[in-house]
Amino acid sequence: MTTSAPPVAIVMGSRSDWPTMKKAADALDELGVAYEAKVVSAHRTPQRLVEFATGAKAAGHQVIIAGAGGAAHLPGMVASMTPLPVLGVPVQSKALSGLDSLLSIVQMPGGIPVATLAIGEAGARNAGLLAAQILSLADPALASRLDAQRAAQTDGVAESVED
Ligand code: RP5
Repeated sequence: MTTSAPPVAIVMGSRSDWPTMKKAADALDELGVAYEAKVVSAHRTPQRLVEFATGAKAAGHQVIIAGAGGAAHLPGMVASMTPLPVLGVPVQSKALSGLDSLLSIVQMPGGIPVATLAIGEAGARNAGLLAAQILSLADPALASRLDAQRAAQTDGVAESVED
């Protein structure tokens, strides 16, 4: 029997990142996109990182969302070991409010791209949406669900400033 991993992998440096990264999972749930989520730390579980990143494409993943905080090496390290697109989410840190995470993730040297989202929950939600948009290029039904979600979002924005 052959098994294929879900199209999206959500990895994060710590369980403490999950309340933030769950927003990516929620966005994927809304759109009916399958994913798996797990802790893969660049610092605390380096061998797990190597095994995940080098095997992600063969396993069947198509897009990777990687979130980390502080000295956030995870997205860049994952990107260095896979041809799959990596979406980086800077988790808000206690010491520097996520500016450290953002700069760690966004300032990749030329040659190894990481698509970096906003700090915190908004970035995580957008990572889920962006992963779905990437997959929708080859999935017309998913593209239709994304269109419907956008239309509903637009319809939900009242023009008036008062009730
Ligand atoms: C990073 O260190 C994680 O991504 C997390 O954002 C941060 C703090 O981790 P914990 O000390 O809460 O496990 O590796």
